[in-house]
Amino acid sequence: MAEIVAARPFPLRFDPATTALIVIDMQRDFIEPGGFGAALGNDVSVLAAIIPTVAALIEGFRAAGLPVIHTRECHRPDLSDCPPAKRERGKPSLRIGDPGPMGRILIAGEPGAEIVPQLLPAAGEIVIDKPGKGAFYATPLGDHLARLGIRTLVFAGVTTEVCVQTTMREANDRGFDCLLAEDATESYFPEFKEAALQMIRAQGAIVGWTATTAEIVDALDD
Ligand code: C5J
Repeated sequence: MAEIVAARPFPLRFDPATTALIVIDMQRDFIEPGGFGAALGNDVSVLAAIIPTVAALIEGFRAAGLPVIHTRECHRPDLSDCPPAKRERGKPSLRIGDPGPMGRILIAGEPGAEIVPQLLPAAGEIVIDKPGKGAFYATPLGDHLARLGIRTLVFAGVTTEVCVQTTMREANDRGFDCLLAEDATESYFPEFKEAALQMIRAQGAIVGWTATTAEIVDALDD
């Protein structure tokens, strides 16, 4: 067993042999200028800043021989898996499916839907394309985790209070112990990130734990 004594709100003991990393939506459409995040009026440089930390966390899992799973929020080219309510909500300068500087916004196979080049999946790593905010909804993620015998999930990626938190809540309801890498996740809104971290840890880890990337990688090394 491994332990992160400094995890919040209290120490987390876990078996590395049944632990996987899920990296949520580190896609060009959320992180680079010209994508969906920018079309919604956000400063995407805030998200780009965590790329080196996410890379360090991924490397820690790869070095320990543990699974790294990547997700991408994207839709079929015919938008058959994109509810009109999702596409029509708000007033982005570009909607899902519209042509933009990195191809059609959030469409599978387009350059913008790809993971940023610094964090590309290694050969054999699972990549989950998801039409929703949560990575379990309408995807084979649960089947992969069952096949791998995973019990503990470590989370990184963007955005903290949207796709990361939604997926953590889905995982928590399915019986996984969930740990969020505090410095390997980010929001366009710093106050939302802080609130999400607090919500996750509150009431005796009601959704899960948080710890730093260094604390997590150290525990894997031990
Ligand atoms: C959003 C995400 N924020 N990956 N997607 O729309 O969090």
